[in-house]
Amino acid sequence: MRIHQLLTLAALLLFAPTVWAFDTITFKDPTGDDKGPGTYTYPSHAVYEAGTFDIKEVEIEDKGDSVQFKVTVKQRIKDPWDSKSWTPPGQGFSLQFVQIYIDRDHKVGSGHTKTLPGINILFAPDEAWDKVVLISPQAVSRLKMETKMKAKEFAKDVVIPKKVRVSGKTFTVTVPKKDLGEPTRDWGFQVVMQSNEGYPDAADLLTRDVNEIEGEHRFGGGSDWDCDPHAIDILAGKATGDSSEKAAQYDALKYTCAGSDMSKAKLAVVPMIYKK
Ligand SMILES: [Ca+2]
Ligand SMILES: [Ca+2]
Ligand SMILES: [Ca+2]
Repeated sequence: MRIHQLLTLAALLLFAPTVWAFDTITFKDPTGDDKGPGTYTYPSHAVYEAGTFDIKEVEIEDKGDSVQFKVTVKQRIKDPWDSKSWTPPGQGFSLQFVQIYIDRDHKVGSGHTKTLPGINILFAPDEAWDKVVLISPQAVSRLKMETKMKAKEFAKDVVIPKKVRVSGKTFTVTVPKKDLGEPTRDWGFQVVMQSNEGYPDAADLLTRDVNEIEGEHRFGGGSDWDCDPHAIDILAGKATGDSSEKAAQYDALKYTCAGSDMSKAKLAVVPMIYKK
């Protein structure tokens, strides 16, 4: 290439308009807030080690034909229930179940305001989710079957990655863009940390209950009715990891129960996080 061609190329690169490519988006979350609306406690069995459900960081990266999601928690990811021995075999971890809700258009009437069964939270009408990516230790076939049985109205928008990679404290999944759409920096995200429950309540999609009093395999500090958010940790505020985001989370997860009268209960409405 001749020098003038080089200079032309350099000028082109310099003055090329800024494209809002998606590239990578990173959300951070403070530690010590793995207690839902501020009151939740872990199940009492020893496998639920401190920090297991504490989100620290979520990174979303454009990989060309696919999008990669990385979720990092405070405690090293373990497989105390030997998921590879399940029928069908699981993904190499046991305890967590992460749901990544995505709003692609920020428009009233587009998407779902209700979450998947067993989470008990809502999104605002203009932040309704359009896709949800599941990070679960369950086999893809079981996730598909449970979704079909229990979440039929959402099934076409539930994205189940083929494989979950586990390394240290980080989960990584990759999802083809054909299942998700072409990401832009206008997209909103919310990440809900739950626990994988292989023997869930009849209507719940593989989620662990939150009760008033914790049990060996039940979270505590909530309600025995389905009015409390079954979310142990979420993103909040600007998702920079600032400690003020703890209070923002507890506030977002506020709820009202009215005993068995679910018509009087007020589910928590959680925010999507938009990061331009
Ligand atoms: Ca956290
Ligand atoms: Ca939407
Ligand atoms: Ca949080």
